[in-house]
Amino acid sequence: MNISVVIPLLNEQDSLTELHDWIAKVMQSNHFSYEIIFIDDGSTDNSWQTIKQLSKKNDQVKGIRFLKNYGKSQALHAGFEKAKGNVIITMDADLQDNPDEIPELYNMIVNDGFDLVSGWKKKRYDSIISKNLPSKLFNWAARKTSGVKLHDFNCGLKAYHINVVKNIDVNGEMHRYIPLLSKNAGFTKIGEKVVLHQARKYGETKFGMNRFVHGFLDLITIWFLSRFGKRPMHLFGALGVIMFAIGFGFSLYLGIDKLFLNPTGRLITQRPQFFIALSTMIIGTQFFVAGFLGEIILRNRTDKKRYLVKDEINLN
Ligand SMILES: Nc1nc2c(ncn2[C@@H]2O[C@H](COP(=O)(O)OP(=O)(O)O)[C@@H](O)[C@H]2O)c(=O)[nH]1
Ligand SMILES: [Mg+2]
Repeated sequence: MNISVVIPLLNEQDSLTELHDWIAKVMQSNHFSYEIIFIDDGSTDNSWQTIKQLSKKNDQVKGIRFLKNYGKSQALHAGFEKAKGNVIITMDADLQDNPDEIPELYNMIVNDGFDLVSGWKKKRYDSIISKNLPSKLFNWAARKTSGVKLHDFNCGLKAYHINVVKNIDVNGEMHRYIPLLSKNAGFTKIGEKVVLHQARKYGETKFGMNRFVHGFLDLITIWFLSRFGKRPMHLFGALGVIMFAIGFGFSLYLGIDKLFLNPTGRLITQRPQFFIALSTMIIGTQFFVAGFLGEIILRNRTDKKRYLVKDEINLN
């Protein structure tokens, strides 16, 4: 199969049929073999009924319905797990992403050898204050921290080589950083393509301002995990040793000073060095313990499923 289109959605009943027809038209006119996997993440409107109807018309349509809302990352994870195409395309369900971009994205993966191509909504039809400006800031920070030179990390429209999606673990709210996850997994040929963006036709946006707070926190997490996730002791152990050494140095100085150099001087507890020694030694020990706990947790990790599927269409 050439292409799997993976579409995570939440309450998008009005746009699904139009989106499906458009994708199907693009696929047919380019003679692609394809599947469309809709992941309904606990919608409370008629999205699932609509997907069911679509699947009766077209057996390339597949669906996964989550028991409740688990977030976009889990939906992508579920879609990636089932996808069978050589190229996986993800797109938003709200018709803001343009299916006409699919052939070119496919081409970049298959012929130009990219592992991942991210869409770039260069001209964006969303509110300036709540979306465009914060998003510029966010992307700048993400670029700086991750070293991945993309203008638009969070664009829903992306194309992947199948090896990428089968080997990355999208969890939490990490869908914003898939390019970085991919880079960390060793898929470093990451490209960008300017894509057409449309204003939202139906429904309303599901991501408000708090996405940026979550986004920045996740960025710190992912930076940390990619550097020290597999070896926490290297960070915490080093910090612990440094702190402890500073504290120990001060204690030694205080002890020698009190015993041999200046026995009649101020009481040790009245000297600032004492408090520095005390606090750095305690903090150092705690860093050390944190490192140890990190290593133990790492060795006990089991890969548990993070979501429950309520229903499936056309998937085995
Ligand atoms: N699976 C899943 N998809 C979601 C969730 N929230 C939004 N989406 C989908 O993600 C896409 C982008 O969401 P949207 O609200 O349009 O964000 P915006 O385009 O950045 O304003 C749409 O297809 C939504 O249906 C969610 O909690 N879970
Ligand atoms: Mg949108």
